[in-house]
Amino acid sequence: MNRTLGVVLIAAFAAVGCVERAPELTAAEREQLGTHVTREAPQPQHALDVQFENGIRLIGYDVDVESVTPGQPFTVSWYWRVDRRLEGGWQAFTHLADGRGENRINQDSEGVVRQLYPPSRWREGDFIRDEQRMTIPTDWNSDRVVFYLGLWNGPHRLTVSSGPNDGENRVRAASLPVATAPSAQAAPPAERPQTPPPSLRADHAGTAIAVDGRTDEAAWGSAPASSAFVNTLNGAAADVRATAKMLWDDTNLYVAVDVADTDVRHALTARDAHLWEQDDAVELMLDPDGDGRNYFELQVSPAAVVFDTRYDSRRVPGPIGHADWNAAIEARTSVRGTANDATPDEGYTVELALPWASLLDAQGQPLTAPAAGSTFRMNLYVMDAFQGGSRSAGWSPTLESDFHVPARFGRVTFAAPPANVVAAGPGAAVDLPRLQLPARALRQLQGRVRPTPAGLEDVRAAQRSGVMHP
Ligand SMILES: [Ca+2]
Ligand SMILES: [Ca+2]
Ligand SMILES: [Ca+2]
Repeated sequence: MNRTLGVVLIAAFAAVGCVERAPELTAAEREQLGTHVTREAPQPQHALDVQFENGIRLIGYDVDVESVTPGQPFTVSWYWRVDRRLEGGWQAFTHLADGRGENRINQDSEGVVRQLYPPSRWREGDFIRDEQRMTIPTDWNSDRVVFYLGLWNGPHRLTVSSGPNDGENRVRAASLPVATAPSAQAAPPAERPQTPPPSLRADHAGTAIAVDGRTDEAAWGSAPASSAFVNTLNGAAADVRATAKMLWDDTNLYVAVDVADTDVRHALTARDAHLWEQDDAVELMLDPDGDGRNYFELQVSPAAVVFDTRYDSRRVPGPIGHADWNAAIEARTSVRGTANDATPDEGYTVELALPWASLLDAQGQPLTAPAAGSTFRMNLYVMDAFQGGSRSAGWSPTLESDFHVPARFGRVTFAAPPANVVAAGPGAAVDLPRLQLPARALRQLQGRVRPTPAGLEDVRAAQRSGVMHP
């Protein structure tokens, strides 16, 4: 018989205070968890021998049906064994795919373990019975349901070291027959209604952007802000509040992300440190030509530490892409508060400049600045670490437990230079206020007044005096 959870919890949670991570469960939560967490090895109906890196194993499952009937609930209990405590905000995912391998349903947060005791809280020596009650829809048009399991923390999945998997760190944990053969007359599964990915206009920077973590340049002030970041699984309002702005010029893409965060945390200092495992970080994913291949991922912590990598295709190469790729990124931050202490903070801002030339096309050639009016596919995310856990949000909801969904990236359109920037010689741009033109000519150039002979004369005078080069 399992020891009571009380004993387990004394072992598992009393120590938590010492490592200052997961907060204590309430008595009600302990009651709900019941015998889902034990210290004694279970005997699953179906044994599995799956190893993840960092000492997490999936050792088997029970299921209460021989075959799955669409529309009727069934229960699967996955058994996890924890050989070592996991750092970072890991969560478990469960994907239900049809016989063709097409993902139909995510059941990531179903069950008491998923709700109360995620992998980021699992303790060394735990055996966890992760019970999930699920139903496949009546339009399930396949004779199989295949269960893919794994652990994710936003941008990355925990590496599957051994055991059946799909090459993208999803364990092929089980496959069950579907009781009712699909009817020949059955309608094909309806497209899940999806809101289109959001759009954002990136204004031309006009004048130089000082990358200093402060968005006090005029161009930032007038640039449109993104829609508020949302829960990436379903597009609902997120617990993490963040918005972004973007600017561009011939040399760089500029991104500013503003994050409200009452507990700003950062510890890592090295380039390409795994920020997502323990620090706060903002993340940019960027697929310039929008084909879902050759895309880039950049993370910046409140300490302006950068992790960057690129992928040939979705999550390939795994698990973290070509991390040896280093963009010539310039990133600075400003923190509103004092990081890494108990005093409540307000948040932080990341300001970065990413040279177009750091981005590579499919042939490995550096990009040049996009044409005005063109669109790149991008997404933005925030990973919020806090005392006892972590959470995340994103600009465009990917609608699955994965950030690597280029098809769901938002659209960023590069607006033409504003009217108050005029070309002054080949390739150069001059901000008019610096020209000290007569005010009437300036207004005229900015399109605020109709040209008048006198105004035109002012412009001509300015040209003659050499302060302006047509
Ligand atoms: Ca600035
Ligand atoms: Ca935080
Ligand atoms: Ca890198």
